[in-house]
Amino acid sequence: MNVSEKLEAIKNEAKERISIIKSMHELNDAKAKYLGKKGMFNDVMKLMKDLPNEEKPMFGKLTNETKQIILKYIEEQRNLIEQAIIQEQLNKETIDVTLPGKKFLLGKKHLMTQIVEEIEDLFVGMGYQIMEGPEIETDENNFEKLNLPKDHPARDMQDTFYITNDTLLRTHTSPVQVRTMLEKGGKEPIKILCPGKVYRRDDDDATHSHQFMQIEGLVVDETTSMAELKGTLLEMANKMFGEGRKIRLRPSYFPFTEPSVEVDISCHNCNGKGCNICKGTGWIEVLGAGMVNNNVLEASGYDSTKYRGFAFGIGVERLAMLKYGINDIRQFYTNDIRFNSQFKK
Ligand code: FA5
Repeated sequence: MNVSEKLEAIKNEAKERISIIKSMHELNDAKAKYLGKKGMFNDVMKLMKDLPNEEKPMFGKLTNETKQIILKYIEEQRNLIEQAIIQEQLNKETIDVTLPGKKFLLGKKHLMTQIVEEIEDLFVGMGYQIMEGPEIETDENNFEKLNLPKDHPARDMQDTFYITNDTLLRTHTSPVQVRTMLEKGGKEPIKILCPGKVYRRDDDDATHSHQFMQIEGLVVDETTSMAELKGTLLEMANKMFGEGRKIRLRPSYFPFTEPSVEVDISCHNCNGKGCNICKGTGWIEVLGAGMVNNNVLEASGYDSTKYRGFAFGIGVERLAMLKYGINDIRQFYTNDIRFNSQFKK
């Protein structure tokens, strides 16, 4: 085989071998095998010294051309391998646009917050001012100034968490009435709404919690009347449970009001006909209320011959339970997102 036949054979073999290479690593090996210092080309170059001088330029040109052709095969194959790598990467990273997206949950107000704000808006619209008081109270504000001296049997109506002999976790929002009356010094009329947490040593069950929310209302001025109390509560019933609600006042007893009443609203579910929500009576009990007892007015500096007042105390969870047909008060505190997300505003 002469030199040019040899070069032709190397070129053909390189073309065939290189065209089936699949990795960069093999391609580098092939480059070393054909064009490297100890490669096949080097062997051919060694033949040059035995050639007659006039054939040497021709041989040089031919080897260079062949070398360039093999380099071209290598580069072409390198491009093919690079493209294959990119393609493989793209296939791996393909996004399936038909897959359902990730759901981001948006936070929102808890049902209790919604109801409290709804009631606040309603009463602010009627000229009430929102007031708050501390959850740790004195026995004096929580009981004594509300006509419940120590050892009064009616203290049993509100089983209490005492901190010391004289301090406790407030059992109702009524002490905010006392604080406000004391602050006004018996001189100014009062129209306030007081939402807040209260605590009682009640056993937790479907309708009782040891911690719950109340909203207290208090109006004190010279002309306040039971009729005004009734009109105010009727307005609330219609706004909270829909137009056409009726209310019913039943005689009751609270030491801080005289007369005292329990207030029922005609059932929004059956329109007063009787159903499981109102336990067949057509009425739902929602709050306690009454005309502020003269002893309470006097204890906080208001002249009971001049001033009169009415007050009411709403159990917020119970109101929400009635409005939304919730059958267990503990649902409000479990933080179960399935429960909470049902009440979108
Ligand atoms: C009072 O707390 C009075 N301070 C309300 C009041 C204010 C009357 C002003 C007159 C004038 P009572 O103990 O009934 O009253 O509680 C009021 C409401 O709180 C109840 O109607 C009920 O809806 C709710 N409630 C009472 N105990 C619990 C409890 N353990 N868990 C959840 N809600 C309760």
